[in-house]
Amino acid sequence: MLKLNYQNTRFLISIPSLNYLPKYMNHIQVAFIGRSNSGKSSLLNKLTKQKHLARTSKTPGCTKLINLFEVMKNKYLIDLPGYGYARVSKQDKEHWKVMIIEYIKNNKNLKGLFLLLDINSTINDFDKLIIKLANKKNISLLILLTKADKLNISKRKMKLNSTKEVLSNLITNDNVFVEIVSSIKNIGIENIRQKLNILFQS
Ligand SMILES: Nc1nc2c(ncn2[C@@H]2O[C@H](COP(=O)(O)OP(=O)(O)O)[C@@H](O)[C@H]2O)c(=O)[nH]1
Ligand SMILES: [Mg+2]
Repeated sequence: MLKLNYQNTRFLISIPSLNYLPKYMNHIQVAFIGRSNSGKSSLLNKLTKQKHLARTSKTPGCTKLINLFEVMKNKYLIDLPGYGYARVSKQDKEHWKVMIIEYIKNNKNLKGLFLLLDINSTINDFDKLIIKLANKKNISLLILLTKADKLNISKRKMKLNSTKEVLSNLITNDNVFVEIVSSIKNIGIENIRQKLNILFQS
């Protein structure tokens, strides 16, 4: 099986909208998506064993650009801007949402979507929309319950099960997985690398 060295991942470029995706990126893409502050940058750094690949922030809403990374030739990670942060106008929020939906609908190179949800949050309507859409397009969807270190083991399990139950009412095929992760306590990180290996092999 393909085993990639994520440590070699390098930052390519930040773009303001998916219309600016470089033409050369017509190869396998895996995208990370989630509300701002869900732990996306921390997870990208952890996965790639690089402290500063993606910026991490204590201030929600700092990532307004789409960041593109190259794991190796023709294999890309995409860090989509966090949706739902408060300091942005309603119009801008809608713009991001439409853009994300269009990207999931129309990009045939998108092989995997990793949806990050803070383990203490609940799935909202936009999360559901993304889940349904990815499922319909048969894009491999991995739901990551982040910051698992904030809950004890039995509460983590409860959250995992309740999330799976919500999902069972949304999805029609089983190309959806749920994992518990913590970038701080290194929980579930190796599983995600393996999942990426599988996606990048396809
Ligand atoms: N307890 C805990 N906090 C985390 C974890 N990952 C990220 N955080 C914190 O959550 C905040 C937002 O993280 P960041 O990675 O910038 O989220 P992003 O906005 O989704 O990119 C920061 O204060 C991080 O230190 C984790 O695994 N556990
Ligand atoms: Mg970020």
